[in-house]
Amino acid sequence: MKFRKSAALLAAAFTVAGLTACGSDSDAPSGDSASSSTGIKGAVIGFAQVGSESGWRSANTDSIKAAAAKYGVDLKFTSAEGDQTKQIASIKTFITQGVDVIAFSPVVETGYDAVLQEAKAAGIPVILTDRAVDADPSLYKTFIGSDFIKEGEKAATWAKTEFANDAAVNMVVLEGTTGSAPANDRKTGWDNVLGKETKFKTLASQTGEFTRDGGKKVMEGFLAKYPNINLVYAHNDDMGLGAIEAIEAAGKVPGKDIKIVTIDAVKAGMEALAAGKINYIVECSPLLGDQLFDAASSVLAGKDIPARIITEEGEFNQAQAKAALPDRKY
Ligand code: GZL
Ligand code: ZN
Repeated sequence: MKFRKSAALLAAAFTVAGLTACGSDSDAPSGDSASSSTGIKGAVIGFAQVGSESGWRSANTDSIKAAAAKYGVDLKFTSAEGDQTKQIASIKTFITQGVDVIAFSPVVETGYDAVLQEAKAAGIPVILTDRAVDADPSLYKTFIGSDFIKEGEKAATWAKTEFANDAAVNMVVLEGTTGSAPANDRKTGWDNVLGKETKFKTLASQTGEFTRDGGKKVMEGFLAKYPNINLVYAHNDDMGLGAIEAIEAAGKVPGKDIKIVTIDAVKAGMEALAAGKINYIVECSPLLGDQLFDAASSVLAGKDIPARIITEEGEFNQAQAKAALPDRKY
């Protein structure tokens, strides 16, 4: 698919065809300037997703597929089920197929340099969404996603205030996928705020792989070993929800005996927050689809785009969750 070679010409042709064929630009997506979105109609975009480990990931996949339909692109979607080797194989297949743009959310931060070099050599632009890689930034056009360090700082800032009057806080951490940008950076952000606060004692820190079941199993182990846990810092809602199941099975009250702070703000997490079983959630928006195809439109039209596109997001206490729930999109 050498869409990108004659992008300008083709885009112009589509625009004329689009207007004469349907008499209006009714099939252009609402809200976007017709020129940029029509410019991408018919483009072949390869997207290599991390997997289906959490509610966040499902919402992210839904957002990408919905936006692909809206922009009229031919989306080739693969899921690596958490396996970096599978994800790299998908990207290599996209290169062989000669897609117009490759986009992916890296399972972990390292190990993509070679395949990114191959995409560059093939003249196929790459866009990163959701998670970053520790590779040469000239190998991809942009990274669209949250600032995970800031998310960790927001969670720790809440904890600092919440436990201001406590002399000691025994905490456990349910880490995200080992080596992934969100797991690395959410720890960094937390430590930026509380790393020197000696009253916060981390009794244990272990990965629950961002899954509900993983969070439950790891929390069961923590509860068996430590009778005096005051706080759980879970790198995503799904592991926090698993921790709630383990805490209740141990006869303790989540949100009261053991406070919980998580990151994502997916519906199930927000419902637990509104019910008082989680104490605070920092939002991490999965709705990256429109930003992805907007960036791809610009890339294919030969326009410059920012190297970093940060998604804006909020944070919620129990009252704010109750108020926000009716309007939540995911
Ligand atoms: C964050 C994303 C993380 C979510 C998890 O952008 O990469 O992966 O926080 C998901 O829920 O599994
Ligand atoms: Zn990093």
